[in-house]
Amino acid sequence: MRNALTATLALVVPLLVLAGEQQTAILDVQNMTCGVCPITVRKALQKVPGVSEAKVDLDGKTATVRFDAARADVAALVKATTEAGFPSTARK
Ligand SMILES: [Cu+2]
Repeated sequence: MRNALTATLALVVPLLVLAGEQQTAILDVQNMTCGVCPITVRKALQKVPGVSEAKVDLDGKTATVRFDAARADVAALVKATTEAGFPSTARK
């Protein structure tokens, strides 16, 4: 059973890596009022599986996020910041 699972993962994981297409999303982030807020938002975004990079701009009130489109999506990013206390919306 364990071997079967390992074999399945060994097949699936490289496929996901190959399929992974990097995307960039820009979120408008609410509620950031001080220098600590962007750090909180960045940490929340980096915890989302598939996120490779998150830059948060306090003055612009935006977050720019690089992620693997096969593992994460914009809805997951929005959910992460919102649950951290910073509701956000994706910029089109
Ligand atoms: Cu703050």
